[in-house]
Amino acid sequence: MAVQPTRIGLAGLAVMGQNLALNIAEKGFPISVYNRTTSKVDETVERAKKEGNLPLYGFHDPESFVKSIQKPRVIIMLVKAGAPVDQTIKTLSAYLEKGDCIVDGGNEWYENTERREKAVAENGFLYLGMGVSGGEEGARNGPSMMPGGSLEAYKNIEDIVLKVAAQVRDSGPCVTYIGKGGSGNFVKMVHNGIEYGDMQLIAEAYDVLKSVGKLSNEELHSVFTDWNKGELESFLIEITADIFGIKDDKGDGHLVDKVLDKTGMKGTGKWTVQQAAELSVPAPTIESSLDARFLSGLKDERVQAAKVFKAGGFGDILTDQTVDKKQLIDDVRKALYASKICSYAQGMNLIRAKSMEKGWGLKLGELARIWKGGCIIRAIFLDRIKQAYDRNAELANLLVDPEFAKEIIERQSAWRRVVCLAINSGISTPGMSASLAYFDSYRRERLPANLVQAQRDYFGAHTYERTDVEGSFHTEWFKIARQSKI
Ligand code: 2AM
Repeated sequence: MAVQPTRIGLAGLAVMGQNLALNIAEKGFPISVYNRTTSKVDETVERAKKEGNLPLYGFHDPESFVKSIQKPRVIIMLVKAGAPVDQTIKTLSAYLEKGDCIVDGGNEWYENTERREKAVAENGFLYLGMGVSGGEEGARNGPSMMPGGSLEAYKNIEDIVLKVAAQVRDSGPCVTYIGKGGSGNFVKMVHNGIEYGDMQLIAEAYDVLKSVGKLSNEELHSVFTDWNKGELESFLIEITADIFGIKDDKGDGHLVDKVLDKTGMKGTGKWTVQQAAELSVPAPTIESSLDARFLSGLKDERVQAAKVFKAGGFGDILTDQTVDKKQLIDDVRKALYASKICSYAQGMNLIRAKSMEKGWGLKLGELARIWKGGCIIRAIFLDRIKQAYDRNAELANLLVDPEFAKEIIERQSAWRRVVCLAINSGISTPGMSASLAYFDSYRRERLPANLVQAQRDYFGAHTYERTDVEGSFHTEWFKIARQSKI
């Protein structure tokens, strides 16, 4: 029990909640903690003792928890998204007072945050939806945080989040006030969509190197370790290198080869793709990464399909050609980097489209800055994105930033070689191929869309515009075509 009121409260003590609470306490902010299942409260208090007698105080009932916090109170919730958040708000609201702030730190659908912000405002409470990225480790040692909603509520926790967030040299703490309403949750959602893309692109690089290049796990370990020293330096490349170095403790070989090839998901990637479709923003790399997860889930069907095609003479890999390993590794690195630029361009443009629709006024460069540390997509590359938006905040697409354009041009031959090699080998690279198609479509002045529009006008009288004359036109294509044949 705290003698003095604590500075902040946190409700929901699964590992993320525990770790964030310990992080806050460690930064010198006395914190009250509460969880529906009280054993987790005791567990957290124990950890606070062990991890350095941190100023963390546990409560078994919501009333004494709320009352232990200084006014205006700030309570971060880290409970499962959806109904548990509503239940927790209800439980806490009974004891909150006007001016108190509720902060949802979960991966919540942004519209739920907007609904709740309005609902709690009726009682005079302030609300923030704050995406937190970095996993369990990030929560404990410095996550990237994306708070959106009430600016007044943000001001009440600003001193805390600035210290608790990951700190990046030369660019500051990985947190900023994102914007109004559900913008914090939306930005976190797209962050996760970009994360899906990054992971898929890395998996494809792995597949090409392993299946076509015949690289061993030891070689993959050293390639990824090497890549992590250059333009691809990032958390995901770093952990990938680690994964290739880990032996199976239940048998021979490496653990990665024993992991079932089925990827799980919790929904933020799907939401990102749904939003891209809603807003008519092309996001093929992110979409392909979601589809790749769906296809991975069809394991039993894939096993059967492999049998059917094997019986028809298809091997797993379609070519036996030997490749120059060194050249392949270099090409794949370049293909991965160029594909990644396209994926981030899609994510950023999705955020901008939503920001315009909602009037959020989001600053894309600032988002790149707060993703530089703490979060799962943290990467040296994000600094280049920030610089691109610093050069031109209105940049239509990252691809046309002069620096990125130059980087893509330098890598495009390698990128095409990798995609061709993969296609000819029967190795799917949906993310790299989608990125390349995105680039090739975006950079072309004229696409075959004229034909699609002509077809639409032919069968549905949807009209078309012309390249040479203003206006809307319709042609009796059928009549003309058939008449001319008679
Ligand atoms: P629990 O330990 O009591 O299950 C992640 O599951 C976190 O969300 C846990 O802290 C869990 O509490 C909490 N949680 C899940 N459903 C909840 C609910 N309906 N009400 C309050 N907390 C809930």
